[in-house]
Amino acid sequence: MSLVVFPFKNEDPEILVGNVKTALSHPRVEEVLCVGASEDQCFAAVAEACPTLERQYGKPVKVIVQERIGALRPGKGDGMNTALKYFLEETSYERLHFYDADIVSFSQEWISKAEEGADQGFDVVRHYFPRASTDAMITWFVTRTGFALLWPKSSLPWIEQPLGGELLLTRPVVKRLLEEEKVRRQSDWGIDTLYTFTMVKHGFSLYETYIGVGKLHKLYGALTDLRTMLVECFAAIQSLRGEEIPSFGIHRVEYPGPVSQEVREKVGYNVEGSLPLLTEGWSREEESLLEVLPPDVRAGMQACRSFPRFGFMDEEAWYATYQALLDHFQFDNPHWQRLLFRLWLARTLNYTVNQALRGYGHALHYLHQMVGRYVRSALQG
Ligand SMILES: Nc1nc2c(ncn2[C@@H]2O[C@H](COP(=O)(O)OP(=O)(O)O)[C@@H](O)[C@H]2O)c(=O)[nH]1
Ligand SMILES: [Mg+2]
Repeated sequence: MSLVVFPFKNEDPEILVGNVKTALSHPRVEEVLCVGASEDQCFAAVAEACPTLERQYGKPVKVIVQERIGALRPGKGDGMNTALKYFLEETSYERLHFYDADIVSFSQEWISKAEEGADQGFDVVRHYFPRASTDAMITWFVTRTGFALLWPKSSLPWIEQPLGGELLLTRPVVKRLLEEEKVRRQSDWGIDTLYTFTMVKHGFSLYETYIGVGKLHKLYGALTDLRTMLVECFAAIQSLRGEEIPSFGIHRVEYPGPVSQEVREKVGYNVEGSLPLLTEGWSREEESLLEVLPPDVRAGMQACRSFPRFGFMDEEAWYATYQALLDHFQFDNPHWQRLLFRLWLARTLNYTVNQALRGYGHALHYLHQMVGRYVRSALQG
């Protein structure tokens, strides 16, 4: 029997309550827990709905505020870790499901497919979805690239959506995650990276289930909204450098289905609006950081100060840049944070213009092949 958890922060309560009802009506689900970032409006609305839901479905429904467990920015990591603690200390269920609170395409099928994977004996089941060719730019250029460079022999680079918040964990996995000091510490957006890394590090078997309807959810306005997420996801990878993990763990991926025209045609971000972000607001301190980057990248970024440039940031340039970033990036330095964002933006624009522009099939094939090339380069290097 299973617990379903929705971490939330300022979400539309109607959508969240709808998702809670979907979960409660699933026969495998024994209880639903919502973990809020704070007692916001959404929290109040869900708290008010709980007693009625409990009566209607005859199952416990709770909403709690996340505990302060970690050491970084108090964010989604504290929310998810609070849920792990609750699961271990307050319940004896065998499985824990996480789903984002803002999903509008959520259905019982998501729960059933995860349960089926666990029924087959997998320790972890992760959901994956069709994504637009210009979505998931942090996943491709930060997380999967970093996994390929640092742990090329492991299954990490091959996990489709390593930052996905939709997953099922069996009880031994939850226990192991919460025992790790680094996991408890990661209170920010880096939590997904830490969970993914830790489950592979401890050799848990992994199944990725494909959800063809896709994850329709609240979207970011500007690319700058992604800055915090980008910086925290990169810092999470950097903090794991030097850790050893097993090669070739058990990892199976359900074959994907055809991708809808809507996803194939979707533009993931505002290209024109992001161009000024390459040129605006350079400080002396930020410029001086360019020194540790490869010469071509340094020259390209220097040119950006007067005009947006990104032609130089191809696959090889990004590989070399990423290695320099692993050595030199400082999480607590705002100049480094801004520079990391610009470098990643240059890579994202370069890919958009040179690969995504050629069509959906080409772009997705390119991204997967790119990971493969990075894995081979890392093994040779
Ligand atoms: N408990 C908790 N949940 C959070 C926090 N920040 C984000 N969330 C939730 O985490 C999920 C993913 O966040 P979202 O903003 O949708 O990220 P995206 O889907 O990657 O764009 C959503 O359900 C959010 O409401 C936080 O600080 N605490
Ligand atoms: Mg979302």
